[in-house]
Amino acid sequence: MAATLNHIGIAVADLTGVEGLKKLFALLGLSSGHVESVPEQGVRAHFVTLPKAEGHLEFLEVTDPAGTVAKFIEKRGPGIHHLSFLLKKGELQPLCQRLRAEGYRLTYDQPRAGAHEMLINFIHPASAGGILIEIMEPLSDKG
Ligand code: CMX
Repeated sequence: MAATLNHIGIAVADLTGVEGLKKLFALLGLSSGHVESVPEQGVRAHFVTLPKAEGHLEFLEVTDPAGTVAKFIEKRGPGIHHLSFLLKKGELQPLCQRLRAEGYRLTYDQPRAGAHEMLINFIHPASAGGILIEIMEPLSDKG
């Protein structure tokens, strides 16, 4: 098993902040594409493609002021929020079990459906050097 970096999540307070970042990254030659609402996470995700890398940037626009990203911005201000790693289908559950057995703290007892038709869980920053790490696998066999 080897996880690949899928995206870097960046917490942004509102659409104005997102538009500002899109403008900045456009000046670096990076264009924004897909936008996806993820109400269960209290955000709208705006994706920016990185042409020479497999991963992308994900601007997390707060849509729920009581959500986890809103809380993060309140405490720490906007900025890099999480790293997300993609696994192959069938790898997430065994990895979660292994991580728990090794003493790592996961945010969900059971993986949940997330954006991009993925099954997701998170390694808590308290057991990951202060970094929130998302681990995910495709929900369907297509991924
Ligand atoms: N990166 C680094 N540290 C973070 C963090 C983050 N993203 N989020 C919280 N923390 C810090 C807190 O600031 C706090 O630090 P201090 O103890 O120094 O104050 C510490 O972690 C513990 O915080 P907590 O009170 O236990 O937990 P929170 O209520 O802040 O929630 C977490 C933290 C990880 C459990 C919660 O953010 C969570 O469930 N995250 C998973 C879901 C998520 O982040 N979704 C976002 C969108 C996903 C997507 O669609 O891509």
